[in-house]
Amino acid sequence: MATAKAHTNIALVKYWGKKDQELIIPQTDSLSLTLDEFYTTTRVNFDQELTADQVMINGQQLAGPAAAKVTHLLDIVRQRSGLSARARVDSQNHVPTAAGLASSASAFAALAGAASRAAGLQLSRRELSRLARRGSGSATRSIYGGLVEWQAGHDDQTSYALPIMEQVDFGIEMIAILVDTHKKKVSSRFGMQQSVSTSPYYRVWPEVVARDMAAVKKAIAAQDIDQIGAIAEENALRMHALTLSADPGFTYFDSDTITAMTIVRELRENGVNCYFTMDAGPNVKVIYDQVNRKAVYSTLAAQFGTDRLVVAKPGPGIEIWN
Ligand code: 2P0
Repeated sequence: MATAKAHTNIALVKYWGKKDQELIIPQTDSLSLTLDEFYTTTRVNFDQELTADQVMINGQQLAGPAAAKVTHLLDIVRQRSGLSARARVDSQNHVPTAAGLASSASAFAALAGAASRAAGLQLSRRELSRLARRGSGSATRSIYGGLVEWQAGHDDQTSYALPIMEQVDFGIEMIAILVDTHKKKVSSRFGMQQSVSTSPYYRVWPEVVARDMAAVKKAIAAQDIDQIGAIAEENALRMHALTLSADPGFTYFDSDTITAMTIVRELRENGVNCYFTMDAGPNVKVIYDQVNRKAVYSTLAAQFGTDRLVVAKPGPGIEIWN
């Protein structure tokens, strides 16, 4: 039996598209910030008595395709460790309910950590990152704290994350605006595949990412939050252009998403520097220097209310214990 705690991450340069669907090898590199506020704690117990894996999330038994994804990762661990026992998986997701924030990143990172330790494997961080990747692409990055790069690589051995800066203390912060409307959404797995195979703009995406990766690393080295935010905002818009330009086109935005984007632009026009980014859902994350927290928070609260805002700081990497 072992337990692991992993935090979620928000990409500043997005992962959007796979080269290999089975191994989850991405088309491009990506770069993210791990957050302190959102995390998953998972306990795994391999038990000879079980006839099937049992997965509980926040006290609810998981079934269907979501449970199959967990078993898929457990199968990889079983194969590697020579274990045949089924597992009891008990997971607590500390992500605001219905937030629609990426919980698969923290979930599969924590699962990889707990399952591998419970099976008696002693994996390095790099090996853990590769294992987490088999569950969900964004989980590759959640092994590390702070600013993290996922190097696309070209196969299972070469596709893993690396820490760029694990202790991030130069003031970068995010506010997550929870604007989820419970609309049935297009899964990222399906959505990114639609973009790869049908958007005529996809062919320039690797060039966009290569440029943004180089620029954001320079901005991180210079601890230039405005530059980091500006790159992240533009990269997010260009990622979302790949959904709008797919065939059939789709979008993760709803009207509140557009409202939040407008407020961020207005704040900037009024001299309060902040920047937005969005993932495979309608929520908006606002990036800013903590010196601007009050101004950003109060303006967003006036529109969305404080119960829909969560302030998140840079968070730590995975912890695993027996
Ligand atoms: C990211 N997203 O870089 C991008 C930006 C959403 C938008 O990674 O198919 O759940 O499991 O690899 O990791 C969300 O997609 O997809 C994601 P799979 P995942 O954070």
